[in-house]
Amino acid sequence: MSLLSAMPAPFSPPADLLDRVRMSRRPLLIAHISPDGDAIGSLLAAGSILYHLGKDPVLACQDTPPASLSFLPRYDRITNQVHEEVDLVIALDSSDRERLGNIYDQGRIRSLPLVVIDHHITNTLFGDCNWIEPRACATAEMIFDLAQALEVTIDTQIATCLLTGIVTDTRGFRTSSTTPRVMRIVSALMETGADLPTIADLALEARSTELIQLWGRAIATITVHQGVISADNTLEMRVDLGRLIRAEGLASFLLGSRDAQIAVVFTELPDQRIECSFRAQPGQDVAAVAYAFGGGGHALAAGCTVDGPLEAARERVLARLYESLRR
Ligand SMILES: [Mn+2]
Repeated sequence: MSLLSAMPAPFSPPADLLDRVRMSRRPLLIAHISPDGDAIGSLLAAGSILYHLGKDPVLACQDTPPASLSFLPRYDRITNQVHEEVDLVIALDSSDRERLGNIYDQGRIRSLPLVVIDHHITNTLFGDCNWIEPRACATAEMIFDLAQALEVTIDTQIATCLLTGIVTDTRGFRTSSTTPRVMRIVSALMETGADLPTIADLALEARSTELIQLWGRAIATITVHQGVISADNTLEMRVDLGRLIRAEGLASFLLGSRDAQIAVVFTELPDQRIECSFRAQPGQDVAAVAYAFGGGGHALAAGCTVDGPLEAARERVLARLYESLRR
């Protein structure tokens, strides 16, 4: 494939990582809790790459992946219970160990060597071998480079997973991390036969009617103050709808308000804690705010989980956001 061979590769996996991957027979790959398109796309793509190398990877995630990603090849192979004897752990798209959820507490997994592959600038370097590329638009972009380094040919299935990661983390090629190189990678992935328009539609636009109804209820609570647009997603709203779904994509939608530099959605969790999801206009840094509350992410898209109740959490987090905007 001429496009692939002409591609500059600024992101190279460390030699130590390649050695550990080559030596492993049955690696355990973990995507982060509350997984998104990049976590699941990277998990499935990396799994296929290792499978092509003759390995027997186990693909795990504590939380059930979004149904909107069920079109991805081998989606059904993702488990939340690890029964197999694995010999290496590879964390994907996860900025800290807590993001691996209870998968990391199962069996003797904690005693195994841990490789971290991630693009979050807030990554805590929690592995024995850390490959972190904050300039990568998605972990999927790094997995593309990993395939090159391991000399695995990217087939349509792998390409579909990688495109899903790139399309979702760039919100359809709209983030500043969407470089000309990203578009060349996308082009190469399309050359394998992967169907970009369908992937973009399924991964970005397709949503359940319940989710749209939840958006409606949450949008009814919005406030705009000092450049911050904020909405609540309460337990009550979701119990009324009969399903405890997350208000996926709402913060990005709210950031469309020209009165806001930052959007935040407060989601009340069943354990009374509050999940905060931040989106920001270029020039802002919500990763720093998220990090201050024990979370993480990117400058323009980040999140954290804080103690409730909702009113107190909202007040504390908004004060920090106003402060960050004044800087
Ligand atoms: Mn990502």
